[in-house]
Amino acid sequence: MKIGIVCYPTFGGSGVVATELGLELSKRGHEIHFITYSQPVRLELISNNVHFHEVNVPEYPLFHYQPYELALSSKLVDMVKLHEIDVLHVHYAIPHAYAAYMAKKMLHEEGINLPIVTTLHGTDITLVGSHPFYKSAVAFSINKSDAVTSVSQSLKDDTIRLFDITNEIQVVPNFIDFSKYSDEFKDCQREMMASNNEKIITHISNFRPVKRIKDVINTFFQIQKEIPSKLMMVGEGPEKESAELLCEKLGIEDKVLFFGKSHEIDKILCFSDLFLLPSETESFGLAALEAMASGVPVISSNSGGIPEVNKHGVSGYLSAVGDTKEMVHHALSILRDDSLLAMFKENAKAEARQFDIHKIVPFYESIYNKAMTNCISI
Ligand code: GMT
Repeated sequence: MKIGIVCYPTFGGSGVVATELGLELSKRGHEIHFITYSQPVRLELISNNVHFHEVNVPEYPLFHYQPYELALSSKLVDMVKLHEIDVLHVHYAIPHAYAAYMAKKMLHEEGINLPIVTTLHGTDITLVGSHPFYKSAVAFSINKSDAVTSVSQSLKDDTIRLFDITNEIQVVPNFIDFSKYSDEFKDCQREMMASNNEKIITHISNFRPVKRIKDVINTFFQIQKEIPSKLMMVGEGPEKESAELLCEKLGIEDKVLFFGKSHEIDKILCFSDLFLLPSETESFGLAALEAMASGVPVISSNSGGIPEVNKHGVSGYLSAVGDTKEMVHHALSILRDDSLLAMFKENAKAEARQFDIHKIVPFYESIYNKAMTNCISI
C-alpha cells in the first residue's frame, strides 16, 4: 500500500506514534509518505520506502494567523496525485482530520477516492478539541473519516461523551518497538548519574500544566528524605522554569537533573529505577509504556487511559490525581525492598509486551484495507 501519514513532527506522543508506525509499515513493505511542516523528530531514516514532504505556509502580512490547514490540504491533494497514495492516516484531529476531509473533497471532484483514517490521541479531544471554538469542526471531521481509531478505551469513552459521534471508533492501543529497549543498555553510565547507594527516579514529558510537574518534584522531595536518590527530568515546556525554581526553593537542586529534549530516552530509562507520571489527564501514557518496556515500574495517577497501561500492584501503582502522599508511600514501598523492586521491574517489562509493535501494527493494516474497500461517499 502507499500510505500518507499526517502528524505533528514534534516530541509529543502522537508524533512519536505516527513516526514509529510509518517506519514499521515501511519495513513491512508499504510505501510511506510523511506530510507535515518539518521532518518528524524520530524519523531518522529516509529511504526508498519512506518519504517526507514538507508543508510550507508562505508568510503574508495580511494574515494575522497563517492558514496551515489550507496549505496542508493543498499539499495533500498534490502528494496524493503525484505519488498515487492509497490511504491517508491522520494523527491528532486538529487540524489534520479537517484538512484531510477538505483534500478528500477536492480529490473527489477529480474522480479520485481517498480513504481517511483518523487516530485520536488525547488532548485533541479532552483538552483542545472539545473547546466550543473547535467542537463542531472536530465532530464533523471525526464523523466524516472512513475509519476512526482511539489509543485507549478511556479516550473512546471521552470522545463519545463529549461529541455527537455517529461514526464507529475502534480502540487500537499505542505500541512499543522492543528492539529499541534491548538489555544491551543495562547499567549504561549509571555511575555518571548517581552513586551506588542512590536510586534513580525519572520523569519524561512536555512539561505542560496537564503533567502536574509540581507533583513530580514534591513526590521526589519526600522520597529523597527517606532514600538517597536522584531525579532525572527529561523534556521541555512551559512548566520547566518553575520546576527548576521549586527545586531550588526545596534545596534539592543538586539532586535533580534537567536534560531538556532528548533523543536518548532509552539510555536514560535503562538506568532508572522508577518512573513518575502524576498527570491530570492522559489518554494513554506512552511515556509510561516506554518506561515499562525498559523495565522501569511506574508510579502514576489513575486518570484517563493510564490504568489500561500501568497495572496497579503489578507494573507499578496508581493513585488519585494530586494524591502525592500516596504516591510517595507507593514509591517508598518499592524502592526500600530490592527484591520487590526487581519483581516490579520484571513485571513492568512483561506487561509492556502486550503492546509489542508487531502485535498492534497489523490492526492498522486491516483498518486501511477495510477503509479502502468501504471508502464512504462525501
Ligand atoms: O501528552 C501530551 O501532551 C502530548 C500528546 C500528543 O498528542 O502528542 O500526547 C497524547 O497522545 C499520546 C500518544 O497517543 C498519549 O500517550 C498521551 O497520553 C496523550 N496525552 C494526553 O492525553 C494528555
